[in-house]
Amino acid sequence: MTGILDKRLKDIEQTVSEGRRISSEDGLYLYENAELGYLSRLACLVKERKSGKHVYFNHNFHIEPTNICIHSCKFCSYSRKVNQEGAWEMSLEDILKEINKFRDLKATEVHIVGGVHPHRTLDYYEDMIRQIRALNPTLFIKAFTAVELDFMFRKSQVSVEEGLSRLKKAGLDAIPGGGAELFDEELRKMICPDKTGSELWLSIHETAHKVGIPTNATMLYGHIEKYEHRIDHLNRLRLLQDRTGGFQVFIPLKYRKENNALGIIGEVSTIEDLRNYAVSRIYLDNFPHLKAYWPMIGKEIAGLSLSFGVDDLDGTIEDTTRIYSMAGAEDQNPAMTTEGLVTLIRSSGLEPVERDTLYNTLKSY
Ligand code: V47
Ligand code: SF4
Repeated sequence: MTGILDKRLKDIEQTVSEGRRISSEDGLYLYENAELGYLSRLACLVKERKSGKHVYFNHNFHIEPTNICIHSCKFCSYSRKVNQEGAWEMSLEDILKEINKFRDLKATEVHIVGGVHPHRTLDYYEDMIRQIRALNPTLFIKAFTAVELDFMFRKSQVSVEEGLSRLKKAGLDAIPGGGAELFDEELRKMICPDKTGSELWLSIHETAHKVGIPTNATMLYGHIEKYEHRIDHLNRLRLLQDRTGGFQVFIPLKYRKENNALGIIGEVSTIEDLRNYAVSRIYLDNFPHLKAYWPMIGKEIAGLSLSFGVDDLDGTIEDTTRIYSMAGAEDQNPAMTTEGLVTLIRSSGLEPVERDTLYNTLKSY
């Protein structure tokens, strides 16, 4: 490393230490030049400022009503067309049975996402949310990516604002971060050409914030993108968050290669995962939380991510999502007990906190 490089990294360190925002050029420089130890130190500094020694987790479970999808994303291992082998559709009765099953396990949140089914309208999803709410009035309902919302609103010919207001009234509490992928339009044409565009994804989240629904944001990384694309993605999120403050958490999603059309390109290393958590934490100075989704990266890397700015671990009780198990996730039957999570967090010298969907503390350990 040359003296000039050192100087630039020192300047970035000073900017972060003083609580100032780094530029996109700085972010790119970190991706390209910073060492792992440096990134860990700076990301932990930002994390501590946001949430002290706390690391959050919640008791949630997933329901995937269907894997039938009108889209054909190149990285997707899970979607099927109507009548194709391997396609599934849950009835509303099945969904309500799942809701009841997890009541006994003291889950506080259900996360509902699936394929974009060609026949489902807003009325159908509104009814689904209403019935879940009636069955379990205290369960937080986090449901439907902006991509699913885009289709259901267009199919039912309602505006985004009207559709979101109706779902909120039915009982929707929060919107997950899926479907963002990478915002660069040229890259999107290559990996998910027919899907909801970036500006629409962002504007659906902006409208959600406007009507009082908090949302999450993701970034699918580690495939054909360059660091510039990641910075562009983070920048668009940071700008929107400046306007609304409605994002709760950022969740980097590592591309997994099994059973999908992009598989030949392979996967990035664990070191790259950790570097990506750290740069995201440092760059997104206005996001309160950074989440590692352990069913995707595995428990060990999730533990390491706590030294790279992560303050939220997703996935307890029994993780039922098939998006990752079908794409080659470490753990094909992911499950972690509360004790397992608490031990993982404590072994990093941090303090486990069980939270609800809105990051209110339910219990400190
Ligand atoms: O949008 C699909 C991703 C997302 C693959 O908001 C893949 O709390 C890696 O968004 N390799 C859906 N990723 C899941 C999601 C999510 C997960 C956990 C928590 C939250 C939250 C949101 O899964 C999709 C896409 O980006 N995905 N295929 C794959 N092969
Ligand atoms: Fe459909 Fe989502 Fe898979 Fe894309 S990633 S094909 S939108 S299920």
